[in-house]
Formats: sequence, C-alpha cells, structure tokens
Amino acid sequence: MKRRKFLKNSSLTAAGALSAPLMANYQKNGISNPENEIDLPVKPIAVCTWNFKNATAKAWEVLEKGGNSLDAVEQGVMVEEADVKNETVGKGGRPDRDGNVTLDACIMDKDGNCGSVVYLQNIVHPVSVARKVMEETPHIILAGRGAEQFAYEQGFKKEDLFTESTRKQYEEWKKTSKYETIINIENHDTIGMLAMDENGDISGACTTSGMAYKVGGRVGDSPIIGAGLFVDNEVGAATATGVGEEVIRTVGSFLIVELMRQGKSPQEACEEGVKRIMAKNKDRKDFQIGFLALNKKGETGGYCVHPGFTYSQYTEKGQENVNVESFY
Ligand code: SD4
Repeated sequence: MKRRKFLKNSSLTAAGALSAPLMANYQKNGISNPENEIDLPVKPIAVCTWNFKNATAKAWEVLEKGGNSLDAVEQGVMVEEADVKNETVGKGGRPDRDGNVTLDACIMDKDGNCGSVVYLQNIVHPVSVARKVMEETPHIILAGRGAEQFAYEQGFKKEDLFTESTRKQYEEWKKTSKYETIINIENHDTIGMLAMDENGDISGACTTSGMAYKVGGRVGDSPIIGAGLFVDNEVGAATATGVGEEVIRTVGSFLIVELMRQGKSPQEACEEGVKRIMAKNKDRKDFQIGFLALNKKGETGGYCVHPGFTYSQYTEKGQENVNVESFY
C-alpha cells in the first residue's frame, strides 16, 4: 500500500475501531495508526447492483479475512444464484418463452483473464462454471450444451432450476404469451458485483437468467465481457443491469472503464454511459438500465434510466444501500 497523506481523518475515526484483520493489514503495510490518516484508497470494498445485502456481506466476509477480490465476487454473486426468491438469477430464474431456464454469467480478474457461459441450463452456479472456463480452458465463452457438458465434467450437479413459483408464473404467462420488457425493478434483479481487495486488486462478476420469457436462444449483456462487465485493474471496473440489448449496443461497461481512464469519476462515467444510450433511443422511454462503477481509489458511482436502481456497498465503514440518480 502506498502511503499518501497523514492527517487526521475524522470520518474514519467516527466510524469506530477497525476490525482486527484490517488493522493487521494496515500494520503489515507500515501504517500503525490508520485512523489518523486520510486520502488512502477505500479498500477493501465490495459493491453490487441492487440492494443484495447478503451478497455484499458474503463478499465482505472474504475480503475482510484478506481474501482476494476474485473469490469475493464469485462467492458474493453465488448467494443470489442460490436464492430462489431472486427470480432473475440462478435457481428460481424465470424461463424463456419455451419454458427453458437458461443462465448467462461471466467473471473477470485483475489480470484481464475472463470466463463466460451463455445459455447454460440445469446448473445453479453459472458464475463458478465461468470461472472454470477461465481457469481450466484456453477459451473465454462456452455456450449451451457444450457449457453444460463442461460443467458436469468439472463436477457440477444437474438440478431443475424451476421453482413452484416460476412454474406457476410461466403457466400464467402462456395464457397470453405476451413479451414485453417491464421497466419496474421487479423484473431487473441481475447481480453484477465489483470488488477491490486489500492489495488494491479489482475483479468483477455478473450473473443472470436474462429477460423473462425471452426468445429461446437469446443472450443478453450480462455474460458479454465489455458489455455487462469489464475490469481493468489499472483503472477500475463497471457492470450493468437492465435491458441487455441496449448495453451491448454501446459496449457499456467497457465504455465506462475507458471514460474513467480518461479522468472521469465513476459517477461521471456512469452518467455519460447512460446518456450515450439515451442519445440512440430518443423516442424510447420503455426500458431500464443501471450502471455501477468502481475506481482504484475505491470511489463508486451509479446512474440509471428510470428511478429505482440502487446499489449495495460494503466497506470497513459498514454496509450501505446507495440510491442512484436517473436520467428521467
Ligand atoms: C439481460 N441485463 O439479460 C440482463 C437482464 C437484467 O435484471 O439485468 N435483469 O439483458
């Protein structure tokens, strides 16, 4: 850790004593009294789209013990993949219009390594399969049956991803079979998570079942490196939620990281990202997108098209649900 300024930091002091592992980490870096210092990067830190408290709590648990950001984001988003009440991610995700639950996920580490799975069925934790693609194969994206076969070879278990609730909703939906993207937040619970560990290294992960009742075979932005997620450990990271088609068209997360590289704050970069999308959609108001970004200083920002998007943040000061401003 690079020492910067050594002045009284009232906000840190007000936050109370640091936990033992964090204090040990500061001491390891030659800083005996971190409460008296300011302008250090805020790290470790975990942030994720929406108010997924349990996910950032899990990521924080990893980071606080000195774990790395890659493990933190994987384990963080796995909480939502396993939660059947989240009907946009993992088990309990809503199906496509043919009644298949198909999952998309990706993961990216501090060195720019990445892995992704698209149209994956019958596996609860696509993010972990994506990590295996990154670590165990020379490839980046595996799709459909090939991805599923690879998952079994890696020891993942086959599981029915439907729940009673999603099956009932699907039967109901079939009566009209009407596909429409819904702006409200209930239909947008994809989790994108970004974390920086005590070494200042950043990783990210993103996982979803995509838009409910999508055309069979449809893949959104979430597993597309650069669209739903991008990490550049020199600069920062970004992730997205909402209507993936619009995020792909602007390569949203890559755009936001590049804007940060040019000197914009995470907040300014997210605002510019949404504005670029809206400039291409002058006559459309019927979709939601939320961007979330983190830079190397541990600063975060978010911006969305319609009100309602929030992000969960966990630092040594504790957990917070941050409200995000919107274009409309
Ligand atoms: C997609 N971006 O598949 C995802 C959907 C989403 O919360 O974010 N849902 O387009």
